Amino acid sequence: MSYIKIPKEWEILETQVTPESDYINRRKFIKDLGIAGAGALLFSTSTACAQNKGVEKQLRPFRSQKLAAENNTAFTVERQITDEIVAATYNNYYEFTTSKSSVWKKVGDFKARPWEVEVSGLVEKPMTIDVDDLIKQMPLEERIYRFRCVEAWAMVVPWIGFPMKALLDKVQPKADAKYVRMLTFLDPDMAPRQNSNRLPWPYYEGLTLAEAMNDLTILTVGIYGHILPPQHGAPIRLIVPWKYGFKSIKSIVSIELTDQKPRTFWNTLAPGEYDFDANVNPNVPHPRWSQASERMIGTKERLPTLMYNGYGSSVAHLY
Ligand SMILES: Nc1nc2c(c(=O)[nH]1)N[C@H]1C(S)=C(S)[C@@H](COP(=O)(O)O)O[C@H]1N2
Ligand SMILES: [Mo]
Repeated sequence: MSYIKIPKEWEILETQVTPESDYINRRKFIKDLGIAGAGALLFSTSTACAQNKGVEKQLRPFRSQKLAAENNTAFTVERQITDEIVAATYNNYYEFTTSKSSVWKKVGDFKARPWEVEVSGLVEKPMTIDVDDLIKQMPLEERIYRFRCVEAWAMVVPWIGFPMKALLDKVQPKADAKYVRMLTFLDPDMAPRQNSNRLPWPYYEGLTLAEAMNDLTILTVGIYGHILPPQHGAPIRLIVPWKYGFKSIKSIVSIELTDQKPRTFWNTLAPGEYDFDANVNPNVPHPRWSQASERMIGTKERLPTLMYNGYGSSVAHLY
């Protein structure tokens, strides 16, 4: 009999939420090294510098691949855009690690090109297409969106992508198509945690067809003016800004139209915690924490959570 409580995989989600725990861990780390006082301060500043240099280097090949896309001024956010380095070093991507601050260090073996996306199921014109051919055919634009993780952290980022509707119109959904099911890649050689079957890989998500056709729903191929780096879900990922972040599935290989409500990764793991809709709602607490406010990454400001993450005028009619 063991007295050590081993957290379930999904419980890690919450424990990494608080900035306080980061702070305590760093203090403990410095203490363990036997450095104190002014030395500790110097040490932590230079660690931050070294980390910045490291991520700048990791991002360089992606930053140099600019994407031409006009900003769509219909989507403005009255909050400051999150710093690019902050967003690139605070990610959820469980295929690589559960530590948000380490994802960017673990994606070195990930290859986002060549990459094919299959669009299948209840459509008149199924297709499999190379992601760069798809990008050439789609109307790319930049949209600044709020982004809210179920763990109560938030950011504001400039995505580059195209409405999912533009792709669905191309394949022509059949009359009986009611849902869209999406899958992430499966390749344990590129994503170390896929070697374990403790989680039901590959990651899978779903939307109703009406949600997928909503103008806010975009398939994203870039961020901050350039192609997506791996930690943000290269080469193509979903963004549904009125829903908690786990709906926004990364590195998509398959989009399938169905007449059955698809199962979803997090709902399968913890049905009492993560529902299919996952609409941002300040009045419905997560079973283990409140959703009334959110913490902006980077600045650590606490702000009130907005109903539908501030996008109610576009989506409230769906529910
Ligand atoms: N395939 C896959 N997609 C995923 C995840 C994941 O672990 N695997 N995490 C989700 C969660 S919980 C969040 S909050 C967002 C994080 O996106 P970001 O790292 O670009 O901020 O991606 C979502 N998409
Ligand atoms: Mo999340």
